[in-house]
Amino acid sequence: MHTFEEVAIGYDVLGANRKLAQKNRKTLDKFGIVAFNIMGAIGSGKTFLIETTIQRLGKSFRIGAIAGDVVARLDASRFEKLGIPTTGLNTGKECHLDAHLVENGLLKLPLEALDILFIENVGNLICPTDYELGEHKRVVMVSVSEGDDIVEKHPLIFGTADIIIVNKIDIAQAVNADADKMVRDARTINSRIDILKMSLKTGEGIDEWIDFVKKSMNITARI
Ligand SMILES: Nc1nc2c(ncn2[C@@H]2O[C@H](COP(=O)(O)OP(=O)(O)O)[C@@H](O)[C@H]2O)c(=O)[nH]1
Ligand SMILES: [Mg+2]
Repeated sequence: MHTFEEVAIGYDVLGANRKLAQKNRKTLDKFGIVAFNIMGAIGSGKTFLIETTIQRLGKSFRIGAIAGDVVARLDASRFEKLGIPTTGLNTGKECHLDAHLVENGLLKLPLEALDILFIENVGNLICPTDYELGEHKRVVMVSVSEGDDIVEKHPLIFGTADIIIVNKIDIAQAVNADADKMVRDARTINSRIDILKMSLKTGEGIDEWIDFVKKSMNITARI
């Protein structure tokens, strides 16, 4: 005869992360920093997007960056080259940043000297979905070379986005991808947000992205 006993072995990892994310948000708010969590697959264009934004807005805003990577600090050094305060965070075997890592990253940045923080998450469309970092805006970037069914295959992360960017439209034809379908899929998942078609290479869509960043700062009048 079997007897059953309930043993609590679980730990609410996401709940603990959420609390730390709220703490990060308070820290950011105290210093008046607006933070963007940039998510998307490896190679979708996240680092290029941040570099382009630094080049466009670096004279009007004081920008800092946290670059999350499994190993090394290649992306961090790309931001450093542009002269902005940067922290590289290595996640090792983890495929996403979490609020605790970002809390440590914040400690290494001159927060009093920043208006904007770009956090480049680890490259994939699954793991970062549930992990809030304390960011104000969630940006999900996808490129046409990932295949035009990539959006419909990953509804969860696109559902959490404040803006979705479909990048590399300059090569859509070459990779046989329908960028408009990707936009429609994104719209079906998340109907009330900005969805931009972009080519960081040709410049298409960048003005709209810059407008989004400025709107998020709520101080467009300064520009
Ligand atoms: N053709 C084309 N290439 C792009 C575009 N955006 C990024 N890339 C290229 O895609 C590669 C990956 O970009 P990167 O920003 O490092 O991607 P990340 O891994 O998401 O940070 C680089 O070789 C970029 O030059 C684009 O709009 N068009
Ligand atoms: Mg990168």
